[in-house]
Amino acid sequence: MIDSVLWYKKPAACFDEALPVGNGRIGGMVYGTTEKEHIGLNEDSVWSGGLRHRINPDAREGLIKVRELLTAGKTDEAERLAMETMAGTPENSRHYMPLGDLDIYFDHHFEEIVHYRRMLDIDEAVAVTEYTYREVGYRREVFVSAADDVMVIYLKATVPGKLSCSVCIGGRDDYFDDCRPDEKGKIVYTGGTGSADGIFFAAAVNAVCTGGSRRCVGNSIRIENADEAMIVLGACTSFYAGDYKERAVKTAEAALSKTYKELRSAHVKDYRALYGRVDLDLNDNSEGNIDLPTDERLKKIEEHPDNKLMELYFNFGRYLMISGSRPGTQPLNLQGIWNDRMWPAWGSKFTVNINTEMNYWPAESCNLAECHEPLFDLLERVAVNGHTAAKEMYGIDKGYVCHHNTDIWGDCAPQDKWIPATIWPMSGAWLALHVYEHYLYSLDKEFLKEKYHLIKGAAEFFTGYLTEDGQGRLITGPSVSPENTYRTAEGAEGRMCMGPSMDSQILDCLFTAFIDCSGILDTDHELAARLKEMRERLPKPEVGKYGQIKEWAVDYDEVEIGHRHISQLFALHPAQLITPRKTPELAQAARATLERRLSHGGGHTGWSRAWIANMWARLHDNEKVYENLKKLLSVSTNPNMFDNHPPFQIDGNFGGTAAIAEALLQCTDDEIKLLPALPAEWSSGRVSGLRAKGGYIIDMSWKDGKLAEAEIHATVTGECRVRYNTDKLIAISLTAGESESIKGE
Ligand code: FUC
Repeated sequence: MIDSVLWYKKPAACFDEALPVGNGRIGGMVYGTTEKEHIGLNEDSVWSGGLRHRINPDAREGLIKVRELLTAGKTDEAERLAMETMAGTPENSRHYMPLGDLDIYFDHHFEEIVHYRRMLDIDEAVAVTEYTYREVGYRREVFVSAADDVMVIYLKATVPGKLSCSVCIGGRDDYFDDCRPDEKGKIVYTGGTGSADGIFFAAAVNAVCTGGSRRCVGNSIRIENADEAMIVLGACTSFYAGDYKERAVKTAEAALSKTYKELRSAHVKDYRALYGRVDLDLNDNSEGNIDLPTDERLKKIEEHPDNKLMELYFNFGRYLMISGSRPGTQPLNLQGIWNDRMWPAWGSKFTVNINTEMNYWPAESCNLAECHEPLFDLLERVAVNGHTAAKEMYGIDKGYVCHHNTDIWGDCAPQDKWIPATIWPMSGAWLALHVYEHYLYSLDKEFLKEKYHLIKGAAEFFTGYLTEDGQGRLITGPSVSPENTYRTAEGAEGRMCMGPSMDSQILDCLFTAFIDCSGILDTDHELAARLKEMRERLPKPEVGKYGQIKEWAVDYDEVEIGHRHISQLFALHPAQLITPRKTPELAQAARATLERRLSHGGGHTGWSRAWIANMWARLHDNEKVYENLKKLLSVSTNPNMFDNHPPFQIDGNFGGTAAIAEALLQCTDDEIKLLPALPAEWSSGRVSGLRAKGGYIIDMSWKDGKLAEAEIHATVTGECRVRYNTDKLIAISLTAGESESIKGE
């Protein structure tokens, strides 16, 4: 229980205290309030308008001049010209918006309430609120079912006939049309978010009760003197279907024809089929903390170790993935699917210079590979629009390019006029690496065949795009090292540059991925040969004057030394161009880079802290992993356990979950490393269901910081090398379906 329940003594006073529920597409934030229960509603395709053509008509001409100016060291001029000629027009892609609010009026005054408790049971994916009011016990349960595609709210009073409430739905501003019950007694709430080619939505709400009565009054469904009641909400948008309104109504109707018990057990079964795959159990050092509500435990973790809270954080990350990203839905955006603002921070879009990618870091390792799929669906749209961007901005008729943001339509034009981020043509390449990663875990050749074109298209763009740097090396540019500012030896500041380190590292990985895929699928050998040559000519990670990994082609200083982005360490994580075993000097420089950042205030955003924890895991520094996870929980986590940038931004949750997995198991240097960065505080424990590249599932237990036993299950026939207790290395051959166990000593 303690590692699977978030609980609180008071209703949520704000979004950061409310509890998220979702089925990948429909989301809710449950406040557990008693006068009026408030549930913030989301549907993942409610975005602010249609696809716009935003490519700057002067981009091609601008590109050539900007390159020349950057090469000549005229950075100011280059940046000014780039914003004029290359930035998108209009500047912004579409943004994410809320669906509306579901309110249930009870008129139970909180001052008179006793035994109040609200919780989120992430073992069953149900939010529960319970309390006693005027001697009657009340209980609410809220979940969003993927099995029946609806939100379900169940209300019950312990005394028959004591349940009365009014159910309403509405939205902010005036972007909805209607919210009154129709002649049949259901509410069909409809609206649209923006332009005529934009997105139109519908939500259908209906309720049934046993005992008492049900009628419609004004804009609400009124339930009076009932024993129990069930409210159901279906929702759909024109993004998914032309008959979105009918679909919303039909799913709600279909659900209402079932009993609450049926709906709940179908939901729990569906959810647990994913959530139940992994089970982590760390030694319990939480002592008295266990009896505290979650918000208080979070505050205490800095001084008081609480492994069970870390476990809860890990499980919550998996819960959020299952609740926010399912096959056929949209990928997790900056807030997953949970957003209550018409104008959320950074538009709650897909920021693809780290944030969206981070969201999916735990997908494969934590055995939720199918939850990764929405990202590949979005990448299909990116590949289409990115092909237009490649042609119109860069004059390249092959492949696709995407900059540092995209939206639901896969808009690939640059976003904002913000010099440190806007002109960065690398996100298509980074996202394509996720496709290959998905393959590496499953070795599913059918999947690779189907999605190979995404890897190919990302790589092809660069065959036309890269330029020579004067030393025969192939570099990107104009680009940036997201989103940092450098200072030259002369004291000038700049953001745009030629050949920032991260770009070359991404390309090194992308070209390797393509070359491997071409071999696996026996295709495109000519292109593979060309990319092999090009890969040789990419700049490799270099050590700079502080012993750090150089961030830019020139060994500039950073203006903000503790900057949140540590892009030059992409090579360490998520890539593995740098590993302590293969490249010890570079690993040492990676360590120096992290130390330099951290000693200047680094890690101040949630996602940055989470990335740092992953990087320390790759450097096998167990104590640094622990220290940074602790900071992530104590400094960068809101009371509802959502990551706090600030403001709320979900990437840190997934980055943190991935870091915990990475401390326990790593697939680097063509080995499966067991317990490579196990914190001393996690001295004993066990985990089951983690995935390793090559089609393996691993269960293991450890004691006194050493492996006790591991069970390697193969889903694909093959051979793997397993390293444990630092220098024990064994090779294992397994046929699909077989397992082998390893005993630690
Ligand atoms: C990147 C980060 C910011 C923020 C934003 C959404 O630009 O540098 O910290 O996470 O994305």
